[in-house]
Amino acid sequence: MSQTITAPYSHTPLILNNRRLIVVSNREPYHLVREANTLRLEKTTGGLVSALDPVLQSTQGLWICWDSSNNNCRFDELCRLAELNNIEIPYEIAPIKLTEVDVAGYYDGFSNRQIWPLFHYFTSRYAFDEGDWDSYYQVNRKFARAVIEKASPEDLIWIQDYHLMLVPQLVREASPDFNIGFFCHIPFPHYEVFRMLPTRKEVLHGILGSDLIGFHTPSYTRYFMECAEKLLPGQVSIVDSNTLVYKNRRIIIQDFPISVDFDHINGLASLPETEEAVQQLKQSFPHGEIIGLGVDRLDYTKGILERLECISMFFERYPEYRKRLVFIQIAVPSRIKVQEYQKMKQEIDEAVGRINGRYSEDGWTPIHYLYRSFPLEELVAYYRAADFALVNPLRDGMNLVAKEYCAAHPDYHGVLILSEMTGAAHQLKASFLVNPYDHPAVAEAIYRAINASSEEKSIRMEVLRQNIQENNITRWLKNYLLTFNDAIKLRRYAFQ
Ligand code: GDG
Repeated sequence: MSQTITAPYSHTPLILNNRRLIVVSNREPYHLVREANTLRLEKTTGGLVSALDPVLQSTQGLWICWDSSNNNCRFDELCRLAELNNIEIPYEIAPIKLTEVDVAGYYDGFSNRQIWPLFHYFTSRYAFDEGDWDSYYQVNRKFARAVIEKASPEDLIWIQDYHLMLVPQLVREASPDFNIGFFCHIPFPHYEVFRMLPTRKEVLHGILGSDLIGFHTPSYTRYFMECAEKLLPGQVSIVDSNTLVYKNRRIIIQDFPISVDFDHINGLASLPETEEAVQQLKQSFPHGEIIGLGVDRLDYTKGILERLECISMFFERYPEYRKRLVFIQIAVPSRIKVQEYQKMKQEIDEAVGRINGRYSEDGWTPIHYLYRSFPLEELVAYYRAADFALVNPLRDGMNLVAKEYCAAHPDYHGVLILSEMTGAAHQLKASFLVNPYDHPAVAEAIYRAINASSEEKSIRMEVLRQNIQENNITRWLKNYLLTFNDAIKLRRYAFQ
C-alpha cells in the first residue's frame, strides 16, 4: 500500500528549517520486486522506513544505505530498470556497495554476532573477533566517505543504529561544521556489560561524533552517559543528565521513544475489507473460540521458544482451554545466513511439532506457525482477529509489534501481555506486564488476561491506545528534529 503524506508530516519541512535531511542506515528504504513480467517498487517494512520515508518524500531528502539487493540485480541496475518501467523512486537514494567479505565481517559478524547479543545482554552468545571489528571499521569508513561526499554543512545528517556507530566521528573528522545526529534502535547496555567489548572506547568515540544521540528509554540514555564518564575519564565532562561536553562540543543525549503510525494502522483496522478478512481468519481455525498471537522477526531476543513453552504450560495447567484456544505464531525470516538463526529456526520447528503432537485432538491444533512475512494489511487483520497478543521478548529496545497490536483494535477488544524487558514497557503500563523468564507467571497471565472482565479489557485497551496515539511516530520524529536543531545551535557554546 502506498503511504500517503498525512497532515502531521506537513510540519516537518518547517522543523527542518529548509535544511536537507540525509538519512544514513544499513537497510535501504526501497527495493524493486519482480512479479512475472512486471516490476514494482516495494517499501522496506519496519518502523524506521515508515517514519522517515514521508519526510524524505515531502522534502526531497537523501537516503544513504547499503545496497543489499539480493536478487542478482544491483541497486543501480534496479534504478535503471525502474526508469525504463516508469517507476518513480521518490527521492535520491545513494547505495553503498559492499563485498561479500565486507558483509560477512561487518554485518553478519560484528553487528549481528557481537553487538546484537552483547547489547541485548546475551553475553554467553558473544565472542569478540578482531577480523569482524576490522571489517566493521572499514565499512563504517565507506559509509562515512559517502556521507562526506554528498553532504554539506547546511544538511542534517541522521545516522541510524548499531551498524554505523563509528560513522558520526568519521564524518565529524572531515568537518567540525557538519550537523550529525545518531539514533540507537536497540538497548544501550549497562556499563558492566558494555565494558566487555574490547573496542568499547572506539565505539564511544564513534558515537560521540554526533551533536544529538537518541535512545528509546531514559535508562539507555543513563547507561550511555555512565559508560562515557567511566570509560573516557578526562575526555568527557558531564553537564547534566542529558548533556556532556566532548572535544569542546556540547552533545545532547536524550530518550525519544519510537512509535508507530497509529492513524494508518487504526485506519486499516477499521476498513470493511479488514473486517471481512478477520471473519475469514476466525473461521479458518477449528476450535479457535479464543485466538492468541505472536509476531516477530525470528530472533532469540524475541523469546519465541520460551513463548511456546509458556503456551504448553498454559494448556497443561488449564486443560479446559484445549479445543477452545489457538495460538498463531508469525515468524518473519531474519538473518538466515547466521548459523545460530538457522539452528533456532530448527528448534522452533521442533518445539511446535512437539507441542502440537502432545495436545492436538479432534481436528484442533493448538499452535499455528507461519514462517513468512505478510503485507501490512494482512498483518493488521491478524492483529484484529487476536483476542490477546503475547509479546514476551527476553530483551527488546522498544518493540513496535506491541504498539501495532493496540493500534489495530479500534473496537477496544484485545489484551496485550507484554514483557517487562522491552522498551515499550516504560510506556505501555496498562498491559499485563510479565517477566518473560517466569514461565508459570506468563501462563497465568494468559489465563488472567482472557478471563478479565470486558470492562477491564476495554479500559486497559483505551488507555494503551490513547498513549500510542498521543506518542505516535510523528511525535518521535518531531521531537528528535526539534532537539537536533537545538543541539546544533548550542554545539559551539560548550561551556556556560
Ligand atoms: C528494532 C529493535 C525497535 C513483522 N512481521 C511483519 C512485519 N513486521 C514488522 C512489524 C514491526 C517490525 O516489523 C518489527 O519491529 P520490532 O520493533 O518489533 O522489532 P525489530 O525488527 O527487532 O526492530 C526494536 C525497532 O528496531 C524500532 O526502533 O522497536 O526494539 O529491535 O513494525 O510490523 N511487517 C509486515 N509483515 C510482517 O509479516 N508488513
